[in-house]
Amino acid sequence: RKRFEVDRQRTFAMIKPDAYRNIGKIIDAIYANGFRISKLKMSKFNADSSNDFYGEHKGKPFFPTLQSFITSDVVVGMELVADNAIDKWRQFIGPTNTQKAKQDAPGSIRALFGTDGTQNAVHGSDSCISMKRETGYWFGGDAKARAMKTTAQLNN
Ligand code: RTP
Ligand code: MG
Repeated sequence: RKRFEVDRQRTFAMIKPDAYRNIGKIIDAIYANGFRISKLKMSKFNADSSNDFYGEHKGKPFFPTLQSFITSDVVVGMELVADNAIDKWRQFIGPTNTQKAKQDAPGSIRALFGTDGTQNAVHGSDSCISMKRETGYWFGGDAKARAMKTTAQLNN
């Protein structure tokens, strides 16, 4: 296919609290695998904003564990651009569970930088609708997202 016919797409990616210290390696891997970073912002979830961002999982048995993990330290949200970015990024990060990622996708980001079933290094939008919601939440005008800590406040 000609270059201009390819489906250039955006996705929302996030480096989670267990992996932000590996931000350099993860960003190297992002560029080495054909993604570009169009936006990037470090922040920190609180109970309120994590309820909003992970609202689809409220009530599930793993939600309390997910919430305490995701609010435990800073995260780095990114808008990535690539051909078929949404599927490409999900493929690249590997299965949700880090142990499964190590078995089935040993070169994946979760295999390399994840910890367990909850602490799995990175997030990726699972659809175009999720991408728009998550990118809008992280970078856009949502009042609760605006109230989240900015980088300058993170260590205070
Ligand atoms: P993500 O949304 O973070 O990209 O992950 P995902 O689509 O692969 O998985 P999802 O089902 O959306 O779950 C969101 C996050 O919740 C935590 N989780 N823990 N212990 C468990 O059984 C369990 N299941 C999910 C993980 O942090 C997962 O990424
Ligand atoms: Mg998900």
